[in-house]
Amino acid sequence: QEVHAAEMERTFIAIKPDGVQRGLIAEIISRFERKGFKLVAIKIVVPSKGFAQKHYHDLKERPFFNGLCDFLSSGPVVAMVWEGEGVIKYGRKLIGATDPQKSEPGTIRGDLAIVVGRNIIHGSDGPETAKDEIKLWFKPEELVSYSSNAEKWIY
Ligand code: FUP
Repeated sequence: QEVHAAEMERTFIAIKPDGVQRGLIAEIISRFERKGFKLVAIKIVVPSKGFAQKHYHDLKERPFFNGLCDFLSSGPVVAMVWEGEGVIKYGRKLIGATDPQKSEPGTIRGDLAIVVGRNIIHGSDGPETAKDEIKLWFKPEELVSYSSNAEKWIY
C-alpha cells in the first residue's frame, strides 16, 4: 500500500488571487475532495512577480503574459497538490475550459467565473508540467503521504 501511494499520480492546483478574494477556497477544495482526490500539500502564499513568470514561463511570448504575471502576484494564492488516479486529466475536467465563456456549467470555471483573465484556478496540463509545477511551488518535505480509510471504498 505504501508503494501504491508513492506511485499515485499528482497534480498542482492553485486558487488564484481572484478565487481567494471571492471566498471560493472551500468551494473549490470541496469539489476535489468530494470526487475522492486526496490533498497532499497546501499553503497560502503571495508569489512575487518573478515567481509568477517562472510558473507561466511557457506563455512568455503571449501578449497577455505580463498582465497574467501581475495578476498572479497581486495577492494570496492557495497552492495545492492533489493526488489520485487520473487526477491530472480529471482535475482539468473539474476546472473546465480556460475561457469561462466556454467552460461547461458544472465545472469550476463554468459555475464560478466569467472572463479568461479572472478564471480563479490553475491546474497542471500534463504529467511533465505537473512534476515541474509541484517542484517549483513545494519542497519535497511539504508533500505528505498518508493513507485514508476512504481509499478502500474509492478504489
Ligand atoms: P489553463 O491551462 O486553462 O490555465 O490555460 P493556459 O495555460 O493557456 O493559460 C494560462 C492563463 O493565462 C489562463 F488561466 C488565463 C490566462 N489567459 C489569458 O489571460 N488570455 C488568454 O487568451 C489565454 C489565457
